Amino acid sequence: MSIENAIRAHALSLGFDACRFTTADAAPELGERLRAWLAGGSHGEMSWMAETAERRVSPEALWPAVKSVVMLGLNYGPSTDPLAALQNRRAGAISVYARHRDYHDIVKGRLKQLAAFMIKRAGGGDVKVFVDTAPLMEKPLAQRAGLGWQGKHTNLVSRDFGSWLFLGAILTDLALAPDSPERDHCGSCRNCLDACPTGAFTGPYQLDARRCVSYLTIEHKGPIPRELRAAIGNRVYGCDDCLAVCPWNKFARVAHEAKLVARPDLEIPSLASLARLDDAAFRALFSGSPIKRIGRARFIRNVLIAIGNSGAAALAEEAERLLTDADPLVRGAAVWALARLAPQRLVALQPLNAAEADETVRDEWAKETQSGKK
Ligand code: B12
Ligand code: SF4
Ligand code: SF4
Repeated sequence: MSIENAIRAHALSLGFDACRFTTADAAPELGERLRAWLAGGSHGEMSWMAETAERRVSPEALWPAVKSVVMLGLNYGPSTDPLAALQNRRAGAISVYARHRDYHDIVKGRLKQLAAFMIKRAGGGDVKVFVDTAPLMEKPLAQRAGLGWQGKHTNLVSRDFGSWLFLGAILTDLALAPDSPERDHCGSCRNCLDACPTGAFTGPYQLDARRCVSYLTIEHKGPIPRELRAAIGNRVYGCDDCLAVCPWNKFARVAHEAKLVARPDLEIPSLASLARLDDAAFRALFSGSPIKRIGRARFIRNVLIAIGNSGAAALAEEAERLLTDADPLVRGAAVWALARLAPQRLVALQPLNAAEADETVRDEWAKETQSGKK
C-alpha cells in the first residue's frame, strides 16, 4: 500500500471522514484576496488575522521546511433541521458546531495520533498539526486537496457531507503525492447569499465579518452595533443560516462521532434559564463546549439581545434583573432588551441610570429613555 493510502486508511480508522493531500506552496491569488479583505476592514476586531497575514497565505511562510499538507475533514452533520431553533423565540438558537463537545479538542487529539502514525510509517520526517488555531488558510487548502470547494458563503462545501465538515491540517516535510483539487459546483445558486439575516455578504465568495452573526456573537467583545441587533433574532451563539440552505446538504449525513451529537439541553435552551446563569453556572453548563471561551458577560449580552427580540413580555423581568449586573456589557444589553419589551418600565427605572458609572451603559439609557430621545 502506498504511504498516502496508508495515511488515508489510518485517518478514517481514527474517525476522520475525509483525508486528502496537497502541496505546500501558495496559490498566487490567495495573498491578494486576503490582503484586500483585510484592507477593507472585513476582519473587524480580529486583529490576529492581520498580524499573521504574511504567514497565513502560504504553509511555506509558516514553516519553510514543509513539503506537503494533509487535509482532514470531520463530519458534524446535524440530526435535526439546524434552523428549527429559530422558530422558538423564547429559546436561544445555538449553532450546530457548538451544541456538543468543542471540536478543537476532538480534532487536535486525532491529528496528533495521525501525525505520529505518519512518522512511523515513513521511518522519519517532521510534522506540525493545526486546527483553526494557526495562521493557515484551511478552506483554500482543503479545496486544493479536493475535500470540497469554497462556496459562495466562503465555507467549504463537500459533495459527500454538504456544509458540515470541520477542517484540520497536518504540515509535513515528507513528499506526499497531491490529490486533485475540487472545482466549484455553486453554479447559479445563491441560496446562502439570500439567506443571511444581516446582509453580511458583500458579494459571492466575500464576507464582511463585521456584519456576520457568528462574528458578532462570538468574536466581537463590546456592545453589538445597534443597527444589527434586531436581525440577530434569537441566535445566541454563532449562526448556520447560510450553511443550512445549501442544496448540497441533500448529501449530508448525520455525524457518526458520539462526541458530536447535540446535547439535548443545548438544542432549544430557554432564554429565561440562560439569562439566570451566574459565572459558576455558566462555566458548569458549558464545560467542554466552545461557548465557554467567550465568557459569561459576552454570552449573556447575546441572550439579552435575543430577549429583546423575543416579543415575550414575560421575559422583561429577566432583562430588568440584569440592569444591575456587575458587568457593564450585560447592563447595557439589558437596557436595550427592556426597552423592547417594557419601555414604560425602563423609564420608571431611570434612577438606576443616575448611579451608572459606565459611559457605554449611560449611552444605552440615553438612547432608550424619553429624555435621551428628545
Ligand atoms: C476567521 C474565521 C471566521 C470569521 C470570518 C469568516 C470567513 N469567512 O473568513 C467568522 C468569525 C465570521 C467565522 C464564522 C464562521 N466560521 Co470560521 N473560521 C475562521 C478562520 C479562523 C479563518 C478563515 C479565514 O482565513 N478568513 C479570511 C478570509 C479572507 O477568507 P475567506 O472568507 O475564505 O476568503 C476567501 C474568499 O473571500 C475568496 N474569494 C474572494 N473573492 C473570490 C472570488 C472567487 C471567484 C472565489 C472562488 C473566491 C473568492 O478568497 C479568499 C481567500 O481564499 C477559519 C480557520 C482557518 N484557520 O482557516 C475558521 C473556519 C473557516 N470557520 C469555520 C466555521 C464552521 C464557521 C461558522 C460556520 C461557525 C458558525 N456556525 O457560526 C461561521 C460561518 C460564517 C461564514 N459564512 O463564513 C470552519 C469552516 C469549515 C468549512 N467546512 O469550511 C473553519 C475552517 C474552522 C475549522 N477548522 O473547521 N469564521
Ligand atoms: S453565518 Fe449567518 S450571519 Fe454569518 S454569513 Fe452566514 S448567514 Fe450570514
Ligand atoms: S447555497 Fe448555493 S451558492 Fe451557497 S454554497 Fe451552497 S451551492 Fe454554493
